[in-house]
Amino acid sequence: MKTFHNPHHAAHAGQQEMFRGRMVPCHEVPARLDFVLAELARRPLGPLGPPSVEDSALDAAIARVHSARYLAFLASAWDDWVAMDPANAQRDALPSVWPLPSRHGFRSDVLPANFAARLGLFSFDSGSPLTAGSWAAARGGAACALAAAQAVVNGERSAFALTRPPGHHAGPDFLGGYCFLNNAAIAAQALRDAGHAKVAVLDVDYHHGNGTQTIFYERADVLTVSIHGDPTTEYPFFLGHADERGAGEGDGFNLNLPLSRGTGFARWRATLDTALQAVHNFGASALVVPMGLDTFEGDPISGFTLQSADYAVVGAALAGAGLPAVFTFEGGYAVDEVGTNTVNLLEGFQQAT
Ligand code: Q9C
Ligand code: ZN
Repeated sequence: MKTFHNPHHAAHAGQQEMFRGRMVPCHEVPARLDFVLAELARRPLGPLGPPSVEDSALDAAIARVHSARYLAFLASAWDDWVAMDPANAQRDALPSVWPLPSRHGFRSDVLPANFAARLGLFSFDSGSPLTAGSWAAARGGAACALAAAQAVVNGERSAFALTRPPGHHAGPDFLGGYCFLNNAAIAAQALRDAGHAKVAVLDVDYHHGNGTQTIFYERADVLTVSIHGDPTTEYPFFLGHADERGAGEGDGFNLNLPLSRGTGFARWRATLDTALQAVHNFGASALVVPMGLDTFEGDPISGFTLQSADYAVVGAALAGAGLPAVFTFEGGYAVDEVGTNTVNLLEGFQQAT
């Protein structure tokens, strides 16, 4: 398995996130990726290096899933934040005001001149700090996703986009859930554009992949499946219910498999079979796996109870789909174990292939 790692990831380093009325240290920290790199050094899966993709190809691939207005916002966000107040250079940018959906009368068609308002327009939570290096890091991550898709197009059985910030909560024109660019969606679209007629996305992060679902919701060429904590009680709360099946041409091409907080591996594993059956019925020729390790029992912000050894079983089950696969690194906040759990899953996939 080829691994593409993002050399710019550490440029994105938030200080604090808003949680229930106070600021707490960020869970999504650079050390997460370092632990995965360290474990890959101990248990190599194949070649590892930075992505090599042309700037113009990268811009085009990102623009296939994100709006021009959102991308222009992201590209100048840090400079605009500091321009509001030079002292902002020492602070992360976090939103504090949002437009509710348009049925409440708020407008999102007029781009606010005020940056704090613009940040609210393009985000859905106050837990995803935007820092001086966020755009460079997110772009570097998208490059990993694109390179991984290209590797699979060129005949690799699998490839791993090892990057942060994660991506699966980012939608066509919004950030949130620690995510800015949707790496899994960029990979899935790149696979489509390179000739894979049907691509399946199987999201195994603890949190519902709301961004990916929204990006592909009205499309029949990309099946989106997600196994996650029930949004009735779990983040991102406002999407991820079982009755969301897709819309228009995409009706029937989204499958949500929410599970109660506290769910253990037996139940989770059986649910993975349901997900894999849907992927099989769809007839995809390539698979994208947004890989969150926050289903782990020791995860500080999540509620499933998977054990480290379980991830090897997950990897082997995913290999059973018999499809070329791109893995994108998503959540997983038990930092000391995230390397072990990641490599257990990928090694399980590789050994079963
Ligand atoms: N105090 C991903 O796993 N809410 N994002 C956390 C914790 C946000 C998770 C609250 C969770 C976002 C990629
Ligand atoms: Zn997550």
